[in-house]
Amino acid sequence: MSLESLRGAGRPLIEGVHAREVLDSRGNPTVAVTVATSFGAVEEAMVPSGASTGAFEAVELRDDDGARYQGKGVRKAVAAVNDILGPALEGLDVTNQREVDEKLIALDGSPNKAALGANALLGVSIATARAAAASLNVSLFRFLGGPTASTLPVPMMNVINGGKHAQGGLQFQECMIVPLGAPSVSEAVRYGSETFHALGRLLHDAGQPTLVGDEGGYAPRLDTLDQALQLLCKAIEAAGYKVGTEIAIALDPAATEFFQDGKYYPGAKDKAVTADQMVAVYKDVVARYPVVSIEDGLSEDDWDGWSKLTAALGDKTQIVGDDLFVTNAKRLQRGIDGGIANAILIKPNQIGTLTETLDVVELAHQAGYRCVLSHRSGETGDTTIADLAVATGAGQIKTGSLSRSDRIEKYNRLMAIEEELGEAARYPGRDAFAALSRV
Ligand code: 2PG
Ligand code: MG
Repeated sequence: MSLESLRGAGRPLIEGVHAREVLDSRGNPTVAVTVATSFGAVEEAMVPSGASTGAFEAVELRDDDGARYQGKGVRKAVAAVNDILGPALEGLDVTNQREVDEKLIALDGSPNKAALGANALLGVSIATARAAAASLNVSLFRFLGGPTASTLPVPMMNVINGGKHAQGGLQFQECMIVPLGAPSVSEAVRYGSETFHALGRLLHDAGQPTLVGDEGGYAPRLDTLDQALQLLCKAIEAAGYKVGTEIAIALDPAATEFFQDGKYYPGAKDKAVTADQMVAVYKDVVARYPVVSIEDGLSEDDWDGWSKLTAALGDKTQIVGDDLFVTNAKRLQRGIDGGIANAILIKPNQIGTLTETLDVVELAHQAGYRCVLSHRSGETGDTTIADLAVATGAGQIKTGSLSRSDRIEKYNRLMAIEEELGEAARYPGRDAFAALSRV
């Protein structure tokens, strides 16, 4: 017997892979993949989907068949798994994630996963990891993160939804609360839930609608960011918490969505604003409110603007690249080389495989950039990002508001991980934002 086959002996092998079309939290089709192993594990993964999608993301394959789901069906991606990807993986060691993912990337063969679809590849990639963990009878965070993985993430909770995620009128996509003064992740969830409900009462009393947007946060009729921030501060206080020290604020303006022909339109449609003026807005906001993180403050290819924003605020507050970096090592490297931003949003479906996602986290950490694991606005009950946040020790997660199961499942999973870790569990609190003077 060769050394290679000796090593392989006794390992769980991939026995079968099956994909099907399911629906996400917006009622749009998405890909679900099941992987079965020779150890009897049968595990499923479901792929999320964005609305404010970055131009440089890996391609989500849709059918474009107007007769079904307004063209949004994913039968092509499902067929890619069932006919091409799945059969090629049979017999592989399910615990060898890198080998599996490299095979997926090679079978797709395109630079941006446009051939078979990042949704097809990611479904297989994540189902593989889940099946590997189940085969070994360990939790997913433990399988991916090893024995030292014990840091729970500080959540950024999106309680006011705007932009493409809601119809309230606010252009800024996400106004989030950050319970960095909580002693544990379960207490952070309680702080967040209580503040979310306090905000609901404030809105109700002001005659505002209390309907929620795509990520389970309220979608009030607001014109300015200032109004949203004042509401957040009031809600934090009404819930009995100290603004800034116990619960801080994070923003994701998703500025690519209101950028056109070199100008920004954060307010009224006819009022164009330059990148410099946007930076001035953020400086003002950071001076007046406890804003510890700003994601996509500028557009996805406005590298000059990003450089100015980082120079102006990078020592005070976290500057996160989402559409800018799209979980892509090449784009992140450009940012690192240029000293642009100081953190990256990590969305596995922006790049398409788990291994590439973990490699980007590694690259970010080596360069001293913080990582924020993130959901998409279109989600499912899949809780993998909660385990990924703990496995990578990222210290931060963004997974929506305190309502709707597609968001809550991730919080529930984090609390379960905290319980499983017991004494070893660590909640970083303010340390997740260490070295930033605004924290
Ligand atoms: C974002 C995400 C998630 P979407 O911009 O950060 O909140 O939104 O999934 O629509 O891109
Ligand atoms: Mg974003």
